[in-house]
Amino acid sequence: MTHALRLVLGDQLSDALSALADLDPERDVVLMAEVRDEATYVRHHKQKIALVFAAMRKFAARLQERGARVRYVRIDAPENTGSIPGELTRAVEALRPGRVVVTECGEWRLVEALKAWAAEAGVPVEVCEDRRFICSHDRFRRWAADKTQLRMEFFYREMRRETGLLMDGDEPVGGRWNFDAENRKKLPKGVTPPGRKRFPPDAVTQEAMAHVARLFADHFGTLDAFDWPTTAEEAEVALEHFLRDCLPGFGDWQDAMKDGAPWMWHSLTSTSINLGLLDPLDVCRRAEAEFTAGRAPLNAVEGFIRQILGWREFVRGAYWLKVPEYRKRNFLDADRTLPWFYWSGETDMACVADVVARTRDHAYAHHIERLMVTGNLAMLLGIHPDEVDDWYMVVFADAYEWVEMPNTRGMATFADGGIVGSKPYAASGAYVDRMSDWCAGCRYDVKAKSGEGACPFNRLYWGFLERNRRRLRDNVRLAMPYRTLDGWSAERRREVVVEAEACRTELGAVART
Ligand code: FAD
Ligand code: DLZ
Repeated sequence: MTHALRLVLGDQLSDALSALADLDPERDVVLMAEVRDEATYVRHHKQKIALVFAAMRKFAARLQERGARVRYVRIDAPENTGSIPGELTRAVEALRPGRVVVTECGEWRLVEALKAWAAEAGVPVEVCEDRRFICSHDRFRRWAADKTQLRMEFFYREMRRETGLLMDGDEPVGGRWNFDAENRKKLPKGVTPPGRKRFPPDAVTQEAMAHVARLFADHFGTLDAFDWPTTAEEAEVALEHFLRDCLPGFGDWQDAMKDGAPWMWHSLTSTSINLGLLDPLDVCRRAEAEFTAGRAPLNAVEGFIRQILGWREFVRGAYWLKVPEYRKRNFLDADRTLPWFYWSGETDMACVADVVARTRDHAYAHHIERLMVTGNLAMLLGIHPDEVDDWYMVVFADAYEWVEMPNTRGMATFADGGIVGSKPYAASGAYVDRMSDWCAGCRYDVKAKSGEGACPFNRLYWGFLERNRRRLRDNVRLAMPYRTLDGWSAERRREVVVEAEACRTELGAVART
């Protein structure tokens, strides 16, 4: 009889996974299953599915090489039930384990499905904490308990103190917690980004890609440029490349965007960290060591560590604190459909066309592109948060609801009403013009405020504020633009709403039926 059946999900590919902690290789069986439900609950980008399947197959082989017994169910196995609960049932029937051990799932949806399964399973189910995060659920809840507002910046300082990262005794190294003000530079002409470390698909990855091409042919995106690390060793090579060649410039160019340059100085670590191929605290310590050794400046290293120790841990904590109610939030009553060009890339807006092309070809866009191009546009257009969430979950290789949703419903569109961010990151075309080189070659005029040829961000911006006056007027961080609006005549304020409305219709953001 099998002693314990240990489930390892597609984003739990870590040697240190809690569900594998006391694995008895003689008597336990590890269950890994490629299932249709996980690939289609949203129609993930083809590269994301291929990445998960390839990484799962290689992780299973790694466990087997170390002597573990693995029951691996491939997507093309005729007996595959298509769901994680279905595969657990089949494995329990076949192996009769004394208990089932799982590490808690990353998404609320699957937690609920496994709870329902466990209630009927007829076998004890042990759920272990996911210790691959720096801040536990319990620690986050204790931090949040006495707060009227959750703010990343204060959470991040606690995490700095607790981990000792970039700390000099009780004080932050360099005398400041945050060097963001130095990290907002536009890329000057003639400066070339370092490029991506490439991992051309080996035979295992090619086979996974072939399965995806055949079984998920109608999903968004292309597979041709697949280059993701699929093992811990490859992820380590990619991290080394980042630390050596990109981290020194990460701070300066963190917010910069450039036509035809998707990677800039970004780390491309989110897919590997989210899958479990890299450990987030280790990544932070490795970045800190670059600063200590004098190979990377403080603004870069602090900026990078804040993304992981601060934002990544904060959004995870906020998600689990607020879910499931969070999934329904629509603070701005956004009610429009997502324009088709979010999928096709067929728009004259040069920035949006390039970002959509990146997501199609690489399942990647960097943070500011997600926030200030596609996210800002979706918010200004008033796209319903369900449609925005669906798009972000589909198009990125690193998308998991616990990290995607607080970024989308919170940071990018303010649909959560201020849980994750303190204000909507609404911006006119001036922002994209300042931080990129797209506007010079765009059909739309970024200097024009209204009319068919004007940049849509400009046409939408003031109308968005006026339309949402009741909900946003008291936000102190929006006091300045509202003071400007208040200084305008009633007629001019009406005009900006009419202008924005015309733009929404022209771009295809129409009322949902
Ligand atoms: P880098 O810029 O090199 O940053 C380093 C690491 O910091 C990232 O790998 C990531 O682990 C972490 N990080 C940075 N910013 C954030 C953030 N805001 N929240 C959480 N972690 C962060 N990230 C995801 O992993 N999955 C998602 O589904 C996702 N959806 C997003 C949706 C929107 C609307 C926005 C604005 C951001 C989203 N992010 C998401 C956060 C961020 O954009 C990506 O983590 C980052 O672009 C990944 O690229 P990178 O590894 O090159 O990141
Ligand atoms: C993302 C994903 C995909 C595409 N496929 C699988 C799969 O076939 N089997 C599996 O165990 N996990 C998969 N995953 C990851 C899960 O969706 C992920 O574990 C949950 O969303 C919880 O974060």
